[in-house]
Amino acid sequence: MTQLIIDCDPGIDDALALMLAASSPDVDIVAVTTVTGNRPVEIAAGNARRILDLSGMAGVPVYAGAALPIDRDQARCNLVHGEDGLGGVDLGPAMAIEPGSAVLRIVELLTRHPEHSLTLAAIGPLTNLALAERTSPGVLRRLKQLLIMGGALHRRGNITPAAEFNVYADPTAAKIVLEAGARIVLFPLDVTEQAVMSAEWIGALSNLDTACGRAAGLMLQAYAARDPLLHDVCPIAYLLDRSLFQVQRCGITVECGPGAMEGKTIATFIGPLDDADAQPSILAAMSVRATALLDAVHAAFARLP
Ligand SMILES: [Ca+2]
Repeated sequence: MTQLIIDCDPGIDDALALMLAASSPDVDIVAVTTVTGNRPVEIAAGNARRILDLSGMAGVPVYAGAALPIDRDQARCNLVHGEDGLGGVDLGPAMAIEPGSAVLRIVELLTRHPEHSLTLAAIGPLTNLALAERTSPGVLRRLKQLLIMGGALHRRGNITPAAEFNVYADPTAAKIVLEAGARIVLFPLDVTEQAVMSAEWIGALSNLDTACGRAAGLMLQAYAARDPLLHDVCPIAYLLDRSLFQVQRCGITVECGPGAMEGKTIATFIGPLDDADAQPSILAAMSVRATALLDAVHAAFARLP
């Protein structure tokens, strides 16, 4: 059983990632924390609450975290997922989220649980995790695994030519987290841009005739016209079946300064997985068996309410 925290900014692909985690009998979602990303944090938190309730996970607590990047006074939101973050799909009013800070909750959970027992999937900007690391230095090294959707190693960015959105939204936070010495598996655009949804696949999800299938189908019809990729689903799918992904060892640095390169993730090296001499290093998923991934997600959705 994987005990999992999901830090997210729903976001349509975040919504699918939450549903995928909810579908698995092998995943225990301990908490969901939210951050300003695609949309402001209060919208993200409400969306996470709605998606979990729809997925039969009303008991999973949702906490709101950082409203602003770590060293900026303005958030860098976008409208790829619509004003409401869910492509205009009405999931009804959201129940209340938990009081208290997502950052402090992350620190508390990682401190209270035995070392290397919790896994965290970060599928939004990394502000909450960087603030947790600043609050309690070394806390991210207590994770069993830290799965991160972010960055672009050989590909062009998706928000600027140099940068992927989650890193660009808070480059300083990404640098703090990626250099924290944690057991990281990164899912950059290099792999997520292989996870392409087809109109037929989206139609098949809608045809499941379940609450989650219908909601996912409607959200994806709104989203796929702009970005038909399952970015945030990849780290959760890796938890469920690692054999879907090909992983390499690499070193990463983040460009934080202003200018054309801001938010760029630069690989200092990319080598074989067993290159244990290469330190400091993290793992990066560089390719995925896309058809098998789509099949696995569809099968998982068939288990949801
Ligand atoms: Ca996201």
